[in-house]
Amino acid sequence: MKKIALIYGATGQDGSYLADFLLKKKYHVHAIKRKSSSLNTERIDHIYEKNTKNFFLHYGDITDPISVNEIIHSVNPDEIYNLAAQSHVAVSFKIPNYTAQVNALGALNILEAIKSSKKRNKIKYYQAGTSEMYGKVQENPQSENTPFYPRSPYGVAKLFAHWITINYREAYDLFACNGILFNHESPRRGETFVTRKITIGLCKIKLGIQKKLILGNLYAKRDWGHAKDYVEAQWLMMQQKKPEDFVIATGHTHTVKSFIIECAKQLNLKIIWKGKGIKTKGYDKNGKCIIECSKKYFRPSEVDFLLGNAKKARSKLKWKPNFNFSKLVKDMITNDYEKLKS
Ligand code: NAP
Ligand code: F7E
Repeated sequence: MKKIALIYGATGQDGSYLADFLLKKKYHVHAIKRKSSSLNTERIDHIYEKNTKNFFLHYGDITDPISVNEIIHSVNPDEIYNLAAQSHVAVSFKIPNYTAQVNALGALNILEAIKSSKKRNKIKYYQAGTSEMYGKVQENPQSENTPFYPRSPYGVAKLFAHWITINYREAYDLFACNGILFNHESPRRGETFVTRKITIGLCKIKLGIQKKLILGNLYAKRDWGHAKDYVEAQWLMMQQKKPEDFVIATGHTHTVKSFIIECAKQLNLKIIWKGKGIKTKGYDKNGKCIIECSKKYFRPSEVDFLLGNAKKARSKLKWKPNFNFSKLVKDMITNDYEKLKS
């Protein structure tokens, strides 16, 4: 019998890669999309066109418990991946209440629906946790045992989802696990996250269709991996006999500025740097300013440094990333450059 997976957040970066991955593993995949005034299925259109027999789309919203119950009880999935979120940290400061409803209470809505299902002891649940829960880091590198200290409404809401997942596992004996994933990117990354903003911006500058790239804090450090590697880890967690929580990270950290430098190198674009902090500027070979910083993109409280320790995943899940930093940049740059050129 084919396994049935239900993906909340299937129209997003990770959800779309996970759907690709599970279909290759011969799953029946049920994906949730939200009603929106413009099309939001671009990342899964290629799947929908090819897989009419094993890919099913449902309208839904994680904040609506009636719909969550109805979908889970009718689809009867073996595995539920909760990747749905208001996933932008900076935006979470502007819409904190909404962020909490989606990222915190949304997870509770799914767990409640599982608890009231006849199949409750058979359904496996994955919660998309985040390194943002470490926030003002209490230890380096960060592992499953590092204390949390979130620095944004996004991080705080995700911490609720993390603990409610553990609570339902312990209280009701559900198979419920948390992935604590560090930043992961790809050609499908949302265009307002820093990596994609940089790859698109620099490609446009190289092609002469944008003059300047304006960013925020260039000195924050992140442990960046590739989304394709990270969805495999999500699936591996769900294949374990016992539900456990795992950190997924590359174990390498880079500043935003290093990400720009690597992109520029791969585009053969010379950047001359001048100034420090918010006054940092990047100039092209003709002395024209092509990169500068604006306060507009700084956050009320920042996460300065993240570096993950994924030893547990390496040993128990036998997981390791295939993409290193420069391979990740190459995949993103190549894709954006080709798209923009044509
Ligand atoms: P993403 O591209 O922003 O995708 C988020 C998905 O959630 C989209 O499909 C979105 O639908 C959906 N969604 C938002 N609100 C919803 C709601 N109320 N009901 C149902 N669906 C809703 O995010 P991602 O990068 O793929 O990340 C996937 C998950 O991992 C998120 O939970 C994120 O917080 C978490 N995470 C991400 C990273 C990372 O570096 N990427 C790291 C750690 C954890 P629309 O397309 O309609 O907006
Ligand atoms: O910012 C700095 C910014 O928005 C990274 C989400 O997927 O990963 C992501 O959250 C860093 C921050 O990602 C700009 O201040 C500078 O220090 O790409 P980001 P994030 O906040 O780390 C975690 C793990 C998640 O869970 C989230 O869902 O880059 N930065 N200049 C900028 N950031 C943005 N967005 N835009 C700038 O112009």
